[in-house]
Amino acid sequence: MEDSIQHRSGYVAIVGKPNAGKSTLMNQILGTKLSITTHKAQTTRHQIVGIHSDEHSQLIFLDTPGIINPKYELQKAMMKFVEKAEKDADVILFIAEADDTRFPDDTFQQLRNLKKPVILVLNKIDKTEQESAAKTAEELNERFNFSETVYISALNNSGIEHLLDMVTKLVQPGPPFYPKDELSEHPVRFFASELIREQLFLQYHEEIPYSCTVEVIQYEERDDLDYINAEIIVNRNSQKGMIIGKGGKAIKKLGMEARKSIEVFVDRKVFLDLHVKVREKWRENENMVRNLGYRA
Ligand SMILES: Nc1nc2c(ncn2[C@@H]2O[C@H](COP(=O)(O)OP(=O)(O)OP(=O)(O)O)[C@@H](O)[C@H]2O)c(=O)[nH]1
Ligand SMILES: [Mg+2]
Repeated sequence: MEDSIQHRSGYVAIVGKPNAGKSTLMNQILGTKLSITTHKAQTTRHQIVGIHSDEHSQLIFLDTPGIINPKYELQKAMMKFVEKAEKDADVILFIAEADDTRFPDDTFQQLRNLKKPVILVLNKIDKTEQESAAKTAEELNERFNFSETVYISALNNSGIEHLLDMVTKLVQPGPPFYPKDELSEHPVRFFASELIREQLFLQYHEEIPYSCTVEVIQYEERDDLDYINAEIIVNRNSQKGMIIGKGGKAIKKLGMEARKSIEVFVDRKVFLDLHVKVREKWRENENMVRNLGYRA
């Protein structure tokens, strides 16, 4: 193992409030859209694994749902993914909007309990005054002993190289955990369901995106295309009609946009067969939440 001494590898959890830019950061690091991102809070519901490898290092990033006070079973399951990522991580990236200082004390208590290096990543500096970002850094560093503070724009890819260098120095020397060409560990059907869910967030309003989940029933790689049969699961009967829309117009648009983004992801033609199913109060039911794939 003499020649692997220089190689470093480790797990890096990306945590923070909803909408802080966690998934945008992971996608930017990987140079590909692995984790869905929208302008709405609570887009990410799972722990999404993204693997960044180069010659001398392998960093396994764990994107997580935004930290909230859970109110129903789905949100409790989401917070379990955050806990698991923090537990698995060697280094934590605490990502905050660069002008945001509104954090409850228990946020920092939780970070303290982890006893791991935590980097403060102040994001969205493209739309924050430098002075205000510096003030945020000062305030947050008074409340928690961060190992480092970095300023980035995940959207504009600024400050990311510096952040990667810093993280690489904090992980241990060791061989890679995954083959170097691997980007993630989720099956392609998971990404398909996420890309459909992304469209639910982009095209529907208020409670709808938060009431739905997506299950891929069948994923078949055929000679000419990938055939996908998926169900959108709603929380209440009245939501079914809203998803479908007048004359099926809304679901048709959803299906078309989701198909296009899945085609980009798999780089081949896709046939997407979409249906809507009602499972009364699935979000509030622990068993249903688990059975629909939200299991840490
Ligand atoms: N201006 C600006 N917008 C950003 C930046 N990074 C992310 N955003 C935007 O912020 C919104 C939320 O980004 P996400 O990456 O989905 O945030 P998240 O932290 O993963 O959110 P949840 O999954 O809901 O917890 C999106 O509209 C992004 O385009 C940035 O550096 N600058
Ligand atoms: Mg996210």
